[in-house]
Amino acid sequence: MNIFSLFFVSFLLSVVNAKTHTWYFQTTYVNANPDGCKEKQVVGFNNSWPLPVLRVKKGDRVQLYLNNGLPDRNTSLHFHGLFQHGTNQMDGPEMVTQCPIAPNDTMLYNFTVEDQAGTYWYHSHTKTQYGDGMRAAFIIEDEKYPFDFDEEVVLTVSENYHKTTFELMPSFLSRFNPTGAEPIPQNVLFNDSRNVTWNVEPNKTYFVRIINVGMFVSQYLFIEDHEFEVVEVDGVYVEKNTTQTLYITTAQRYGVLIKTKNSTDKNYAFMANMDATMLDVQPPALVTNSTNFMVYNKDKDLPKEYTVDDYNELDDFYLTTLNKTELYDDPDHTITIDVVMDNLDNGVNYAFFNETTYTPPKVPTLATVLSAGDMAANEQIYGSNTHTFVLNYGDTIDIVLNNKDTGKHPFHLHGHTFQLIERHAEVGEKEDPVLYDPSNHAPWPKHPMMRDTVFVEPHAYMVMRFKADNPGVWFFHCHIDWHLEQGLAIVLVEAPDHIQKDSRQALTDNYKQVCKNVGVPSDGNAAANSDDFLNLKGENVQEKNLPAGFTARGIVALVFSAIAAVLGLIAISIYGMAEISNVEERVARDLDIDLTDESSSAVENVREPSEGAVSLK
Ligand SMILES: *[C@@H]1O[C@H](CO)[C@@H](O)[C@H](O)[C@H]1NC(C)=O
Ligand SMILES: *[C@@H]1O[C@H](CO)[C@@H](O)[C@H](O)[C@H]1NC(C)=O
Ligand SMILES: *[C@@H]1O[C@H](CO)[C@@H](O)[C@H](O)[C@H]1NC(C)=O
Ligand SMILES: *[C@@H]1O[C@H](CO)[C@@H](O)[C@H](O)[C@H]1NC(C)=O
Ligand SMILES: *[C@@H]1O[C@H](CO)[C@@H](O)[C@H](O)[C@H]1NC(C)=O
Ligand SMILES: *[C@@H]1O[C@H](CO)[C@@H](O)[C@H](O)[C@H]1NC(C)=O
Ligand SMILES: *[C@@H]1O[C@H](CO)[C@@H](O)[C@H](O)[C@H]1NC(C)=O
Ligand SMILES: *[C@@H]1O[C@H](CO)[C@@H](O)[C@H](O)[C@H]1NC(C)=O
Ligand SMILES: *[C@@H]1O[C@H](CO)[C@@H](O)[C@H](O)[C@H]1NC(C)=O
Ligand SMILES: *[C@@H]1O[C@H](CO)[C@@H](O)[C@H](O)[C@H]1NC(C)=O
Ligand SMILES: *[C@@H]1O[C@H](CO)[C@@H](O)[C@H](O)[C@H]1NC(C)=O
Ligand SMILES: *[C@@H]1O[C@H](CO)[C@@H](O)[C@H](O)[C@H]1NC(C)=O
Ligand SMILES: [Cu+2]
Repeated sequence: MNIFSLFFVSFLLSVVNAKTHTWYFQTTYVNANPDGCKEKQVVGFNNSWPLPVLRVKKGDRVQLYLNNGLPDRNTSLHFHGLFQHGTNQMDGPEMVTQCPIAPNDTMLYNFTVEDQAGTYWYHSHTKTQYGDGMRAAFIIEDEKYPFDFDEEVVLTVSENYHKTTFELMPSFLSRFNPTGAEPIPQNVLFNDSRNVTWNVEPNKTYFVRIINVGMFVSQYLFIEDHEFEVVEVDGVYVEKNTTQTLYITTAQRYGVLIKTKNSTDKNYAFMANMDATMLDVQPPALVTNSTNFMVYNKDKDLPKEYTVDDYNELDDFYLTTLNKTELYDDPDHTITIDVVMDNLDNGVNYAFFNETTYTPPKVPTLATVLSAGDMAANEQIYGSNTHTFVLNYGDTIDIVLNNKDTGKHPFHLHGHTFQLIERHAEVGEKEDPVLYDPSNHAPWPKHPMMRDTVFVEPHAYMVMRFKADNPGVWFFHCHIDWHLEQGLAIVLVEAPDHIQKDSRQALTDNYKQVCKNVGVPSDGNAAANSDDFLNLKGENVQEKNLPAGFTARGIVALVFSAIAAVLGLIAISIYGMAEISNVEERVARDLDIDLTDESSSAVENVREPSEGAVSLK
């Protein structure tokens, strides 16, 4: 038998072996007490929580029926990191690729898993619903791994709030929270619990698939006296790199090998510590560090917390893909976008790329592509506030992301992995942000690291490169769900002509029924106009800008001086503190304004609110 027939036989075998997994899940509210301190309502499947780990093999088909059993909420499901090649309508984000699934309705997610293996996850893409527990691991097993191990283990980490995100949201997106301070979590979860025991056997190699399924904070992971050998990152195999500590943002994954010791005389602490620099305040009750137990011997004591002086975490930028994918050619198209957090006319703090805060259209963008005919290549039809870019098939695209904000942001691109080609280290709060200068960059890496979620440092930048070889509508957004709700997203319409021509991309009857049942049209432009695609009358738009001379600082001063009493209550829920006597001063300090100085420019800027501006009732 020659090599070709061998290849053919193995091809046939893999086709024969491909399996169809049919799952039926109903979203339901469940009461759970993940941290052992406070019971709360979470979103489960079939009256149970945590959600199951879903496992498939490369080449398999998934048919997942999602029935929405929540009486008062829409839902949706995204398979994070999956390419959905030819099945863009199964990607999940509501109003980007699909309509929200109304209570009592069912959507079939039907796709195959091609050319991908590794550690992924699935989560609701409806508002901040996944922060309330609707998320879990999605594992694609490989036919053959490029490394050896004895046993595979899944491990998720996340932050934990005692309240649901739906309870927290109104006071977060409020003019009484003018700096956009994110709600402070109470602690972090390790595999959806705390004080977890991981029983191990000596002299073994464990392949641990670590996923941050949280919606806000990054975590540092390390084990007393053990090392992580990183072999997979966001579904991309990498050259082995050994590290003591992993830094994992929300939505990122690391596949690591952990070799156990030969002796069983001792147990070790497995630490998962939140990156507390991401929090606006650290209330006394906050538990940042979580101690879990790598147990070799049940008869021995459990270890105490293990601390380090310096995390010394792995820097993912310098990893190399195992197959040494070369740097893609120079970009055909560059999208430069600057991250800014600022207030609009209603006093609420929003997140912007340049001047636009993402505002969902009235028709899912994919449905617009499929109903627009030749107009689909015209960016205008997608609306003036969805921040949509049309890309040509096969082009090389650079996304240049300048972070003018003082926080870290983990960005995720749906449908792709991208190359990390240039970035800048953190720049201090008091210094000006450093923006990317295309005429003065470091030499490009020859074999850049590739992944689907990467974080950009405060006041710094990141440049990502990818090939527009996957026709579809792909969301690019911050994976801190608070910031996504503040509008930190753009939409890429990749090769709309190819989407239209591919019969697999045609909307299914089920898809259209889901739209109908929730009262959302499945054709037309962003304003749901299907007669004149250039007429956007009635489209959703962001709030108006602050009136001239009425600065964000003015808003803050106004809000803080006029409603100190109300503020006290709000701050309790936002910051999770009982004692917030100094909150006004703290926010003023953050914003560099002097509230006691009557002549300060901030106070001068406070004018009588015009109609439609802030009204203080
Ligand atoms: C979930 O519940 C539905 C009925 O509501 C049932 O048909 C289905 O098999 C259940 N799924 C699993 C995975 O148990
Ligand atoms: C973990 O330990 C803390 C502190 O001892 C305790 O308050 C909490 O209930 C424990 N949680 C679980 C899930 O065991
Ligand atoms: C569900 O989505 C529809 C369409 O966007 C919207 O009108 C409705 O308010 C949503 N329902 C809930 C409970 O959010
Ligand atoms: C839910 O859907 C089923 C089947 O479509 C229908 O019979 C039932 O009346 C619906 N229930 C509610 C509360 O809408
Ligand atoms: C899933 O999609 C495949 C390919 O289009 C199709 O053959 C199959 O019937 C679909 N499954 C269901 C349950 O509709
Ligand atoms: C985490 O939970 C999963 C699912 O229950 C389980 O398979 C796995 O062994 C757990 N991991 C650890 C480290 O305990
Ligand atoms: C460790 O495992 C290797 C093979 O996996 C075996 O040869 C060796 O005896 C083991 N050592 C101990 C101390 O168990
Ligand atoms: C190499 O790995 C990257 C990242 O997983 C992938 O995009 C690419 O297709 C792979 N190339 C080949 C030739 O397998
Ligand atoms: C455990 O024992 C095996 C066999 O004696 C040896 O090859 C290996 O290096 C030892 N591992 C450790 C972590 O000491
Ligand atoms: C949390 O862990 C870090 C790093 O080990 C340590 O410096 C810090 O003191 C710990 N904090 C608490 C409250 O234990
Ligand atoms: C491992 O990662 C470090 C950065 O944390 C990098 O300097 C080093 O080159 C990497 N080694 C390999 C083999 O990838
Ligand atoms: C965003 O703003 C930057 C700086 O002003 C500009 O270079 C860039 O072209 C703008 N991006 C878009 C998409 O308009
Ligand atoms: Cu995602």
